[in-house]
Amino acid sequence: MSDSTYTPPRVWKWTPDSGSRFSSINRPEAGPTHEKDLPVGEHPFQLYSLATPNGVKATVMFEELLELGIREAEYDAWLINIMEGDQFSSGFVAVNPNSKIPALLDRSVDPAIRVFESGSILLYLAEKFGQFLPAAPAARTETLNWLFWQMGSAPFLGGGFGHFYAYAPEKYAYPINRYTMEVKRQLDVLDRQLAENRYIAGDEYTIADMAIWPWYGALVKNMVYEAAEFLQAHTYTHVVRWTDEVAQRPAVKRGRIVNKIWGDLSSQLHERHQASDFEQRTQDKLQGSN
Ligand SMILES: N[C@@H](CCC(=O)N[C@@H](CS)C(=O)NCC(=O)O)C(=O)O
Repeated sequence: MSDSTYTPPRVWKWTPDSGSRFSSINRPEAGPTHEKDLPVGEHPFQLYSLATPNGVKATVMFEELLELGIREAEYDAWLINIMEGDQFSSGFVAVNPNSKIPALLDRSVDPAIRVFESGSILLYLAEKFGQFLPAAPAARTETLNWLFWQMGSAPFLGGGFGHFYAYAPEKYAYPINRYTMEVKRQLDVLDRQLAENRYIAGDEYTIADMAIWPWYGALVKNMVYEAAEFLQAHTYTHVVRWTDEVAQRPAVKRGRIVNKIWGDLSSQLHERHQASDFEQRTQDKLQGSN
């Protein structure tokens, strides 16, 4: 039971400062708040993002494609600072009317194609380059099963559990218990799947791994919400095994630091425009050279 109850009024009214960590960027309407164009670089793909778990899915995919030697997948990754409201610029809203990162513009085609929602971005790139999505119907469908599983499940982890356990200004037993149970159930779903399979959808590393790893891998490694002990994350041994294996991939090591503006300076590459940026333009190098 919660410590206090709330009787909803007949008509809900917005309280601009609800006191939660993200109250400054939340509002009950869509659309731009200010006029500003997005920057455009020289590469076919323009990514507008931030290194949250949703953003990392896209940068890992690009780095995996480049790791395979696919030069056509070159991209510019521009920083969208969601705490400063960059997602509400007119330019960003034109690429993603939902005002959430990641958002992508494919300028290799005319007219350019906008792609938003991380799952749509992964699927778009997988189909465009014929990679990380098996062609055989059974394996393709299993990959898509798990891709869509992530899209439906992670909001309970982030918006539900993470919000009430870590970000809400007051802690209440009811939502924390409800979402903890659900997140532990989800971890068990993954653990059982990974007990039987090397990767999420079978023997092959796919866009399903790229979608699920940034959220559930970060959770079991205590990198989001500081909840690993609370959830007894170490008991999901197959999830931990898979998390560690995926983390060793060179493309994952690169992709996870793109558009990152927190943590160790050597793990922050605010913008990515070329491969050498990983060696030359992380914040430790930039600040060291000043
Ligand atoms: N379902 C979306 C979720 C994207 C999302 O929630 N992005 C967050 C950061 S992780 C965001 O941009 N939040 C800004 C806001 O809510 O204003 C996806 O998978 O792309």
